[in-house]
Amino acid sequence: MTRIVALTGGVGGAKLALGLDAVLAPEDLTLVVNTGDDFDHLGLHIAPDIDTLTYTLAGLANPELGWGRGDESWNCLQTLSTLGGETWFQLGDRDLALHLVRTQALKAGQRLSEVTTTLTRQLGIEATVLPMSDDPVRTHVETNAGRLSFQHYFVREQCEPRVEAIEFEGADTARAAAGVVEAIDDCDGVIICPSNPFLSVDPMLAIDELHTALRRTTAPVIAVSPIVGGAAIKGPTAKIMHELNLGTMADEIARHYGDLLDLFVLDELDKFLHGQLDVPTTVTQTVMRTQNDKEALARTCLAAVEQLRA
Ligand code: FO1
Repeated sequence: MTRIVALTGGVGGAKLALGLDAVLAPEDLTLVVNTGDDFDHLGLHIAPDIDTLTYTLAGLANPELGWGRGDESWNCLQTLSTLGGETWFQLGDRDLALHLVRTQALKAGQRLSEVTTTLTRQLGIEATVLPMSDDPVRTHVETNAGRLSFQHYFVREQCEPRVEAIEFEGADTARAAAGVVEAIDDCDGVIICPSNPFLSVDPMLAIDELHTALRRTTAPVIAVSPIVGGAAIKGPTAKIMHELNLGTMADEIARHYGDLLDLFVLDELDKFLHGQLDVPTTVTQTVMRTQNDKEALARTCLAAVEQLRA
């Protein structure tokens, strides 16, 4: 049995997490999720990356969008707009129920990790899902249009503004959530899912004890490139890399993770980079369209971990 810790955020990461959930026993998979996207909206605590992962693992995710639920209606949102409420962030009626339960639990003093366990178990998810921290860490983006909170940048402004810097408010004092460091210390391998490194993974690495645990572990740490052929599968990764004066090819991602990695997984489209990077590489299909793709990539990552452990 190979105990795996996977770091994930956003839609791309959730796809590989689903593949790992399908091929691993629940007790062998711990998913650590980015909470830098979280924000208070309409009086509710919204945790988008936890919800994207939860809905994906529960088979409830909106297949086109990747976030929110598939079986959704929008009566509350439509009524909000007649009342002058904010509608730039699309909250469906069924999705709202989850935010209401979470917000009520947090207001009653529960930690985010506790209510996340309750909600994932309620939705039939057996793997362990942990927020990176129970303390508030909030991604902010310095742009040519000023300093924006993550969702204002990502959704309200649709990633248009030019990124100059990315900051994780609260990361310097945030503790890793209970169980995260232990899971990394005890695991046989760490997989950094193909999430946006700058927006979804860096917030986790900004938590010192989490980053230290990743550096300390003797388990192999591997990352799957979210960039294929110089473009992101989804989201603003390549655009941000360009705006940060980085190259937009997969090698920049390996460089970004630096000596954390024991292996970097490239897509076949980038096989010309194989063996050319400072970190060892392997080449496979990393673009996941079907459940089979997700499970095949998961198996490839597990085989790579096994090989590195040998
Ligand atoms: N992303 C959007 O681009 N537009 C939205 O209106 C939107 C609403 C939304 C509601 C709930 C939720 O869990 C996620 C939602 N997202 C939306 C995605 C969200 O912005 C995530 O932060 C991104 O997926 C990046 O991780």
